[in-house]
Amino acid sequence: MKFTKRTALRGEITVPGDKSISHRTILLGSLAEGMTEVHGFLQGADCLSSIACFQAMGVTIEREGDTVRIHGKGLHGLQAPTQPLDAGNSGTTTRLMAGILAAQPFTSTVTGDASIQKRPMKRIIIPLTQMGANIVSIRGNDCAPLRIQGMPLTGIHYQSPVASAQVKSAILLAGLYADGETSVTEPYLSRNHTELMFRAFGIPIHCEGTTATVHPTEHLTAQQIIVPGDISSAAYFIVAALITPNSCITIRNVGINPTRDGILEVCRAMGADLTVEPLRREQSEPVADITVRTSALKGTVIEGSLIPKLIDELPIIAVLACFASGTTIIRDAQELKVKESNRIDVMTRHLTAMGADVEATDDGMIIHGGKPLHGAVIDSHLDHRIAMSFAIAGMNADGETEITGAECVTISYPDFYQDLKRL
Ligand code: SPQ
Repeated sequence: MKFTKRTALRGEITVPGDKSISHRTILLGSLAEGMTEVHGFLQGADCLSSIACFQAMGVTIEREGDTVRIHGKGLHGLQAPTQPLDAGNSGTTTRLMAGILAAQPFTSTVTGDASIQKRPMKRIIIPLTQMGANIVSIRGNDCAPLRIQGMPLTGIHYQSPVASAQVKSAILLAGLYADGETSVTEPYLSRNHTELMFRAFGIPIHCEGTTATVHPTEHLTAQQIIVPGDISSAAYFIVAALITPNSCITIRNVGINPTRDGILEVCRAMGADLTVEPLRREQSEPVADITVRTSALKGTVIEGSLIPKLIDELPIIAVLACFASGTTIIRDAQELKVKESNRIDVMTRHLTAMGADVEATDDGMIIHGGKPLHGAVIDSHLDHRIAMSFAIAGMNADGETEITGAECVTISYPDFYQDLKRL
């Protein structure tokens, strides 16, 4: 797919439903009793993988556009799958589902695509094993495929070495089946959608600081859920409006959960002209309309507790920093190396190929902004966030930018290019 310079992006857009929340509706809806109805479900490939995995365990899930109906089987109603469960490209499906599978009265295998088979699973194998789970990385490399033999689980307190919502959620989901209290403490608070949705489904959960504590329960009550727009998808339009001359974009119905809104904080620190109009709450998830106008930006420092609040936005924030005056430093973000691609390496190499002044560090990037970008051939590495970030960079570069593997945006935003074109 090819991109050339654009000006004056104008109009309104509604981005698709939040990926993290959509996944969790399938997991909890499957374990609930009765029918959970979800509106605004993200029809991206990752969330469809979650649906397929739970269908393979006997859950009836119907989909009509972005409405999904999950006929829950109760906490103890999943059936043994007859084939390996295929999580596709989705780290969230793999890790969260492992927490549930660890407690089932059957053995299952979880696998995924080439990218999933390289992503680290030791981070969930360690705590789930401490709870009594029997999980084996079949190739012995601590990655998927994983063979999971369900076991009776014991509650633990786990001090997580990483701020990861996937690690935290895998443990909390396993905790639903444990013989006592299970808690997780993380170095910084990661996204808390699991905790909020546990509460909505009637699961006893207590959160204090960076610790979440769950008590085993017998019943989950089916819910009606409206999924807010994904701020990680909105991020591309926020940055596009900020750096494309003479632009003004309103993004409607965006989830602005405080554990996810780091990009707004960064934009404000960089001097962005950005208005956030709060609308309402959906199952405790706050929602807003966001209006963004072209702005003169300055560099900033992004580090520490802010990192988990914008981890998936760092590729597009790196693009943003190229258009700011001065230096932007991103540190404490070593987690970027174990996403769908090594996002520190891929962003640094490709932005450099476009003429930017970017240096990779062990835990982030140093970006000296203000150098004009020119077109280049960009390999997405089949990483949706890389493809979308370079689409925005290409629209603000001289000459032509070609993105190979551009179709991988189907993972989280199937209509991304059509929506961008409309603006
Ligand atoms: O699901 P997957 O593949 O891990 O997706 C990514 C993404 O860019 O969409 C990460 F590559 O998002 C993760 C996110 O980085 C989704 C997620 C969640 O829903 O719990 C949590 C974050 O990962 P982590 O490892 O910090 O828990």
